[in-house]
Amino acid sequence: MNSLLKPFGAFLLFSSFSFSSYAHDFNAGKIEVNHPWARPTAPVVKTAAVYLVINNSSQETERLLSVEVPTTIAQQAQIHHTQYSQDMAKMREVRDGLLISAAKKIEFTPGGTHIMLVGLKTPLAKGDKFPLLMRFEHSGEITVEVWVEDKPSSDAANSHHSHH
Ligand SMILES: [Cu+2]
Repeated sequence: MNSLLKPFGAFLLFSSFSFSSYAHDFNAGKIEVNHPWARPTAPVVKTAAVYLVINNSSQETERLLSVEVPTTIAQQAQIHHTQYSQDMAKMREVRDGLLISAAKKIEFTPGGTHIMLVGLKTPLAKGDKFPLLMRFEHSGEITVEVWVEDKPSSDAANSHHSHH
């Protein structure tokens, strides 16, 4: 809990600086996180998925170690892979961290890799925003702001292509 206070405090400071900006990108050193978003959830649903793009422009492999959201949002956040066998989609937690190769990006998408919020405390409503703390092996911690929306805005589509 203590470890949460500092990064989320920093996040509040950061977000007040970015209100005027259209971009919804966050970075720490050579790691950039583009447009984190989640779909609105129905009241009975206790899980939600967060999608984003991680861009590693460094010359070394980076690893996303863990993710965290405030306990007012959900009990836990996990990194999930989706695996398909026959017609079944199975989600599997990534426990050893998610590797992002040098000069590569990873897109978290519906039906693919995603961040799972488990034990959702309150339904996610369109227009909501909440912080997500991401811990990287080399780049340290980045707190990003997740936007709740039906689908990523064109801003997201653009940022996938306009960043090197
Ligand atoms: Cu999942």
